[in-house]
Amino acid sequence: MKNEETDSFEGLSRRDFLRLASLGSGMVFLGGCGDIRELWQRQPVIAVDSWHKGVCRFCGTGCGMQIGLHEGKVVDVRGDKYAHNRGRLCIKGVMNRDILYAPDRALYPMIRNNGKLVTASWDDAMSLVAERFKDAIETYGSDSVGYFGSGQLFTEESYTASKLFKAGIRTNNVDGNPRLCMASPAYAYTGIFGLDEPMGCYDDMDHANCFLITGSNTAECHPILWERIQDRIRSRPETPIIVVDPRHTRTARDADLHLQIIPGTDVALYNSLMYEVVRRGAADEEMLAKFVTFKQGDENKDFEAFREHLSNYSPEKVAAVCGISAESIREAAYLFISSGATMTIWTMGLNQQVQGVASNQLIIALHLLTGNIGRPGATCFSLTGQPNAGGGVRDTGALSHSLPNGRKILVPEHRREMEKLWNVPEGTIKPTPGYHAVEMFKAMESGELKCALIMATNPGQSMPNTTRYRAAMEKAFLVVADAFHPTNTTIFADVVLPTSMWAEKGGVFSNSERRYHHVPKLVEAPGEARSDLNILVDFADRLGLGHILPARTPEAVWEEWRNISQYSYYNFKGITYERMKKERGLLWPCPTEDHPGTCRRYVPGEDPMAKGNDRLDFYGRPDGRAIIFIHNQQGPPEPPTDDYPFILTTGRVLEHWHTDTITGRLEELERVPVDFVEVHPADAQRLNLRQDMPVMVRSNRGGDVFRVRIVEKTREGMLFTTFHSMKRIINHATTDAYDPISKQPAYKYCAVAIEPVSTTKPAADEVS
Ligand SMILES: Nc1nc2c(c(=O)[nH]1)N[C@H]1C(S)=C(S)[C@@H](COP(=O)(O)OP(=O)(O)OC[C@H]3O[C@@H](n4cnc5c(=O)[nH]c(N)nc54)[C@H](O)[C@@H]3O)O[C@H]1N2
Ligand SMILES: Nc1nc2c(c(=O)[nH]1)N[C@H]1C(S)=C(S)[C@@H](COP(=O)(O)OP(=O)(O)OC[C@H]3O[C@@H](n4cnc5c(=O)[nH]c(N)nc54)[C@H](O)[C@@H]3O)O[C@H]1N2
Ligand code: SF4
Ligand SMILES: [Mo]
Repeated sequence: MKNEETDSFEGLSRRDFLRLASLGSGMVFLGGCGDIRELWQRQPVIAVDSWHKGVCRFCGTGCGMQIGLHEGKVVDVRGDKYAHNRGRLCIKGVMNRDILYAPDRALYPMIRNNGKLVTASWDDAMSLVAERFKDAIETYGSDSVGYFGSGQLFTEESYTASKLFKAGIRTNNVDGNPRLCMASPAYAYTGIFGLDEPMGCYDDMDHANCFLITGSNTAECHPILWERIQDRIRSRPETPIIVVDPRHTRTARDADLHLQIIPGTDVALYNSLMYEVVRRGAADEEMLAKFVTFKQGDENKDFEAFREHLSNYSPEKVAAVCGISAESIREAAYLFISSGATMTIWTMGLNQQVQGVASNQLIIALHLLTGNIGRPGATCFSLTGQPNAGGGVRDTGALSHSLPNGRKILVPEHRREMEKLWNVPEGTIKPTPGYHAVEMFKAMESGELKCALIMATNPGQSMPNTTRYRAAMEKAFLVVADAFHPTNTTIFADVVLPTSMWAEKGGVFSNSERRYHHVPKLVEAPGEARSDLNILVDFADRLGLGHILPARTPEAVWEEWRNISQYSYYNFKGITYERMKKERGLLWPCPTEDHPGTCRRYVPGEDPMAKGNDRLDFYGRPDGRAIIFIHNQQGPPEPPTDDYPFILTTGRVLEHWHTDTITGRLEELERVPVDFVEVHPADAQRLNLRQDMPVMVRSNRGGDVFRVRIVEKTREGMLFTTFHSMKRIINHATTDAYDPISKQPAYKYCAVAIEPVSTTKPAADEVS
């Protein structure tokens, strides 16, 4: 049963809306869609003085756009038809036009005085920040301070922050929201190939003969990639789409086969698909002989041991574990194997689980086993969420365990190499990893972390188990750099630093396909807002560490960074600002200025790092072979109980971005509700829940009030809501349990109760 009333947007069915929303923006505005035009075109564009090439600031698709200026303001954007997005933009992309002028931009620094945030000068604010950090470092050591950053900063900014903290302040307490997002694939790729980041690219979507989309609501979260997949279906209608998701999402609705599994059972499912591959004799013998080895944990295994392990995962056995039919597992395996070129796409449904690394590694194993790798259309491709989660944070090593270009804190040679490249004395970089995200907030709670600089992220709303970590944030000296105020984090700050954003500062993003592309600085920031890079440089100077940061403009930092990359397999020395300003970005490796960039990694002849002339060269591994890891399905981290009988999963909708600090302030998007909880009709009937009724969704950690949306989307016994609402915070309920390898929290699974509340409770946590 589909509920048209709640599932619609201003008279348009949601399906129509989504379809319109992902058309090329040019097409959307041209004729035939009057309502939409009115809704979206708040300030009619009078005149555009000049158009400039840029990139959307929202998701990891990284759509190219033209940005129109009039009298020093952004007044229009349109899809760049020469970029990979073929001129298309989704609704959020179109809204780039308005984001700089949304209400509540942070304009002046603020310092907490007698409990209240009051306006201060930059000099006072930065002096206070430097003084408090210095005091903590002198009294308690450099590990008493930390940095919590974001995949939404430019590469130059994340690189600078990580360098300042690791090589200047000398602490590895550098982490950020990519830990909540991309840590599981980063560990999975690194474990298997010795290097992070996918080997394929968007072009593979034009060649795939079968798509396996798992744990990804691509139609809503990467809408323009979904359109590219649809282009493939339009040109080759027999191309099947298999979707694995416990919810019947917009993506699942258009699938040929939807495996609506019980959440958290992906490991069993992928083992079962591999069981079928082996049973049908469809394993790629050449791959097994030349390019693959087997391991379980640290222990070497062989194919026989792997086959033995798979014998526990017949479709008949796994059907019960996953709550789907054995037939559908066999069908999925058949479609995957027989296509000749299958592309798998995945995102948070896999990553945000306690077995996040395991399920990531098994998907990659399925591709290695069947040889679906390194050929057009045959690839395993994890999508990045934020506009710069890959380039800005994974490549620069702006995480607590890593260093630039795939180097690791724990490896002494890697530290030595970076100390040389950074021109700091040997032994400067500490030998042990710093706090990862959850640990960093626990360290605020215990009092070990005295001071934290938080940039371009809103953990007061986006961390799991937020009640606990908000209390923790109150204990530390918290400096929050954000483009908006209030947010659910700035309200806990001791100092708020107002920042410029996107086209007010300029810099480089990297999208899901390793494409580095440039956003120019086009307009001035409002009030006294400064770029995050300026803040970091000023902070370094005040700490007496200015010499660590000789590069002080985005272009100078990029120069330093591309030069450093040449000593690694991530080599993108050939990607200059000059080239990025002319071209629509470039995919690395790209070692020289005349190199066109690399579409498929590990393929000799295509990837300049790959040696020989064989089919593949996994050069990140000493023996040139990738590893198939053996993993077993474990029980859920928090099984439902009598008191908490529902499984809660959380995620996103098309029109909203994360904690809604931006999209929640745009009139057009704010109308699309976010404070709903999806309940299966059978559960609603059993519990006597009615449409729109306020209910408390609560785990043993906490909860908040949401409005019931009865819709046949989740499985029975499951609830879904978003973490978008600034007022209704679902992360009070989510668990801070995390994957033991990647340390990525399990936002996609916790046990909750749902109960009617007589009136809508006043939002206790309302941003004020
Ligand atoms: N509109 C919009 N787009 C965005 C964002 C946004 O905020 N709004 N954010 C961006 C960011 S940072 C990210 S990380 C991406 C996230 O992109 P996605 O991962 O596509 O989005 P989510 O809604 O978080 O989760 C995806 C799906 O995982 C499913 N899922 C839950 N549990 C399981 C499970 O056990 N197994 C499987 N196979 N699936 C499961 C959920 O039902 C959900 O449909 O989106 C990016 N794009
Ligand atoms: N329940 C639940 N929770 C989740 C997830 C989930 O699926 N479910 N997903 C997780 C994932 S994948 C992610 S990526 C995180 C995202 O979580 P957050 O990173 O907390 O979310 P955002 O709202 O994107 O926060 C970005 C902040 O940066 C500000 N900002 C924008 N541009 C700039 C800039 O240029 N400079 C500065 N300094 N500030 C700027 C914005 O105003 C905003 O406050 O949430 C995680 N939390
Ligand atoms: S798909 Fe992502 S990058 Fe493209 S316009 Fe939409 S939000 Fe922006
Ligand atoms: Mo994310």
